[in-house]
Amino acid sequence: MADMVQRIAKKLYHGDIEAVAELVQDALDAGMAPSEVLSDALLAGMDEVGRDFKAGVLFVPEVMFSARAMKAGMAVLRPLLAESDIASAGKCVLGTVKGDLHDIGKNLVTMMLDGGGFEAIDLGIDLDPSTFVDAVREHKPDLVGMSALLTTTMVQMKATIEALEEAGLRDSVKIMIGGAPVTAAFAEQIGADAYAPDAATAVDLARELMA
Ligand code: B12
Repeated sequence: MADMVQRIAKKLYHGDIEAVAELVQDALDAGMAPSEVLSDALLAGMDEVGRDFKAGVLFVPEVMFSARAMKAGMAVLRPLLAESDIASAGKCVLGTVKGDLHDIGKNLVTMMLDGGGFEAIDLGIDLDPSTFVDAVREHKPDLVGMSALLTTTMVQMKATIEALEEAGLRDSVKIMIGGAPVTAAFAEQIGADAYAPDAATAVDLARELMA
């Protein structure tokens, strides 16, 4: 079993989508519990991807392939995990703020959160503050993630937080923000709960915010 776990984690690291799906099925057929496959093989593999991304060993395209491989493995596990009622790490709605069309970083954060065991709901790009408000009402998430890549759209993060405050929803969620021009100081200034500089840190941060 240990060998199987390592093989899955390795294929995941290398972004081999088909192999991960097949090996996850093999592990289940061999009698491994879905929760074990998830934690020991997939999440462990994804943690390594996160560490190496932070360290500059892996880059965006590689991480995207790993995240897709993670998704493929999760697709095999999901029905079984639902049966065994394994709690998700938390629910997060994410999107790029109004006026901003950049979504590569936001997609990466969504995929990494997904890979980290969160239920990550991608709301899209160019989102009006009211769209975040509606999504919080509809999905009742634990976390809200906002992305901005332009200095001109960063202000929309503040507008979104204000809209959540006006709707009486601000205290029901933790808010994390990111994007190239965003800083921890800016997060504090606009009343967000946290800032992460990259997708791997975003997952660590989301876990901290859930604790
Ligand atoms: C690709 C790109 C585009 C693409 C976007 C394609 C897409 N689907 O996203 C296109 C061509 C459409 C584009 C358009 C424009 N762009 Co542009 N673009 C870029 C570029 C080259 C890369 C951005 C990127 O994807 N980086 C890779 C990802 C992985 O990194 P990231 O986004 O920073 O995300 C990471 C972290 O920031 C963090 N993160 C991101 N989001 C979140 C969210 C949360 C919650 C958390 C916790 C973390 C987090 O984690 C991510 C993963 O590690 C940047 C330059 C740069 N180096 O940043 C310019 C850049 C952002 N663009 C710029 C500009 C000016 C524009 C345009 C205005 C150009 C024009 N004149 O039309 C338009 C604006 C369109 C609009 N309204 O949004 C400027 C912004 C300048 C500024 N200070 O405001 C930049 C910096 C280029 C430059 N040096 O001038 N762009």
